[in-house]
Amino acid sequence: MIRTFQQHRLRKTQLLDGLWDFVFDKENVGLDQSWQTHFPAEHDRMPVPGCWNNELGKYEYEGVAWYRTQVTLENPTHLRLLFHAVMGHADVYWNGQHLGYHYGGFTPFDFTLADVPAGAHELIVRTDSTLTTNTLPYHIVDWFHYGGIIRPVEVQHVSDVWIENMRLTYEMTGETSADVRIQLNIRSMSDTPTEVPVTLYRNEEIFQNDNAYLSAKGSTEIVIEQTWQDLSRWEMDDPALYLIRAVVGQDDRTDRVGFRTVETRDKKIWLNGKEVYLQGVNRHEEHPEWGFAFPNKLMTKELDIIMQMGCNTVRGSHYPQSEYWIDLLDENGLLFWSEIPIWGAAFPAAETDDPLFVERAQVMMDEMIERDFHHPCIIFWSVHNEIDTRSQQAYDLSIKMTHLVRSKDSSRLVAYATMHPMSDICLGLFDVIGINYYGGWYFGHAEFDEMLEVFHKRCNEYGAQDTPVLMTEFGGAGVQGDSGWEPRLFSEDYQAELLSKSLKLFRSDAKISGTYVWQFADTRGQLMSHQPHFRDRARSFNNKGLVNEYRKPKLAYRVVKGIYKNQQGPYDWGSTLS
Ligand code: ADA
Repeated sequence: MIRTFQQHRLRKTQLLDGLWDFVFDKENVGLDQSWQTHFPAEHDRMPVPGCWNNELGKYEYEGVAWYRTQVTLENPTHLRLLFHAVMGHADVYWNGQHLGYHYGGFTPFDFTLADVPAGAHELIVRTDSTLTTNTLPYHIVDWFHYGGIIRPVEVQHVSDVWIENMRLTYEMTGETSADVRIQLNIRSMSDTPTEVPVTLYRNEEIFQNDNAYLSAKGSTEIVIEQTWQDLSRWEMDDPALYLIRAVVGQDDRTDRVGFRTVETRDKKIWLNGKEVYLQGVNRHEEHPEWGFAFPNKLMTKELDIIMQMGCNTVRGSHYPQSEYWIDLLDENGLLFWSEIPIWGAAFPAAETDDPLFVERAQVMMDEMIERDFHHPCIIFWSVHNEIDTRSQQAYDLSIKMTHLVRSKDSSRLVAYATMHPMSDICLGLFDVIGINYYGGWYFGHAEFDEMLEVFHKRCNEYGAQDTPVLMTEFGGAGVQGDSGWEPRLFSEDYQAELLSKSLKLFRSDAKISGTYVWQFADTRGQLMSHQPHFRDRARSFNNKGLVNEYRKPKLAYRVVKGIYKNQQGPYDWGSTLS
């Protein structure tokens, strides 16, 4: 399942999950040797979805790889080929013909094919996971950037007239009423002009009947505006959701929405007019056995663990996460921070204005908003993490990115995470500021107070005196199982004590509206035998997880849970760190 609910009842869909033929192209000769028409006879097989780095002997490989499968059709049909996510560069070939290229990693792309004959068809994908100075992320990055077709590939059989897109926007006009606008984009593959009935349902009840007229191979847009009454709002403790279904001729599409408002006032975040204090964790969608191809079953378990510790929010660090995961958050009333993989700690300012990089960032942002627009749980679109926000280049990039986000979606807050809280020049550009600061870890002890004092003053100078501030990252490493009598670096004890002390400080600062602990689970680091970076990461992992990579709790999990749930007890550490 891609979503937790069924998106199509009439449109026939099929997932191409399974073992695909697979071959590395280490010398990058595949294009010259036309592998798109002559796939190498000697090849391996690889699960799709999956990441090749999780398979034996392929642990470190970054580069080009080719995949092949067959699609067999009983009858001639029109097809929509939907790739939910392929890492890096992807070129898609259908029976040897190049359908197109996509750059990205975590967002979907698709191709439509008219009048495909019955029989067997060959689908080949050339992927390239190589990171460079203008990829997202930058080539030096603190997580392992797996390669492969990481999310499902879907074949949809579409009828002559089909729904290309559906978008619902609304303005709350009262506690339970909203002005709603639904836009349907409909496309025809037929050689003759067509008229089809259009019916719209809200939770199975019809709210609009219409007709669409399409010229031969034409497309049309239908816009419906209505005032809806008696709506239940999407509240964190009672997240009401509405299924919106369009049926157009033989085709259908269902999406899901929730009604709520989000705003900022007096340095606070308000949901449906009520102030919320955020208690969260940073989550990579990564696991040692599956890489980025994170199974749905584990998501439900992970969410249980996160909810049991008293979280009301998750930061999707550092890339668009699975739709299934975001659906679960919608259903459980947790707020989500969603971002694209601009990870800057090692990203020089001079390279953040490379036009190709900027274009890729804009496309990815655009694709993320397009895909996830309807999720009520998402309240932040975050545009970058830890770039050099002391520089003019970062300032210019922030202007471009905030402008893009606001032009596409004015209903959410535009955010970023800074690692330069005492010298950042971008503070005034955002609706919400996130601070990443590793006092007690990279900087020794007790530096938070001083940092926050300078930071709050700078917010006043930069016109951000009313902007909510979140601690988006803080913490330290604790290797699971390493505990003793003293809180030593890398021990579970040190990590727990550092988090306890930091959380207490942040929670007593009225100018801070919430915290995201770095991080939920230990994650594989970008350690490569031939590269110098991140060699200080014990076990090849970023060990700052509250749970280890197999989701087993560390002491820090229990300590943070105690604080988030306001429980006093054995895990309520007094501060012994100086
Ligand atoms: C950064 C970064 C994280 C992680 C963290 C750490 O702030 O945003 O991705 O690398 O530091 O563990 O150092």
